[in-house]
Amino acid sequence: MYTHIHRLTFLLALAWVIPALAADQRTGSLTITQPWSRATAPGAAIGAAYFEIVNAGAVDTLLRIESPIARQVEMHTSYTEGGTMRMRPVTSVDVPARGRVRFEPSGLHVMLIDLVRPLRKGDRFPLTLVFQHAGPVRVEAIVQDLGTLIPPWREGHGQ
Ligand SMILES: [Cu+2]
Repeated sequence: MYTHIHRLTFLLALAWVIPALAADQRTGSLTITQPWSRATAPGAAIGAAYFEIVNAGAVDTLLRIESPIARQVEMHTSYTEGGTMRMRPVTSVDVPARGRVRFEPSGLHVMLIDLVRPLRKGDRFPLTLVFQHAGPVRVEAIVQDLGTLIPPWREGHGQ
């Protein structure tokens, strides 16, 4: 009896967790890990998206990102100036051979400017990452809670 209850709890826990995570997307030697975004505050027309690019092969360059969710999509980097967090657009991002690049809060991020609709928790929208060598890679981002600061797949993994 105990075992059955335990199993049921486990399955319910899985059912709760899985829909929050997008699938990893592989193309050639590149893997785009679980893209995610954050719900927008009421009235906000700007959003952000994050993911990790793992490269098992030769160097490639991320040239741009496209998405129908916003009228303008930019890649930004964050930096601190005089104690204030600022950000500026970058024209491309190198993905080192056998290396990885993280887009995450307070770091590199995708800036979704002039959203076509508000982002709500659980929403999904496509992002197309255009690489110099691998070409376009389409992934799906899943919108997390407004207050989410670390990628959902890293929660509870001590990173
Ligand atoms: Cu930005």
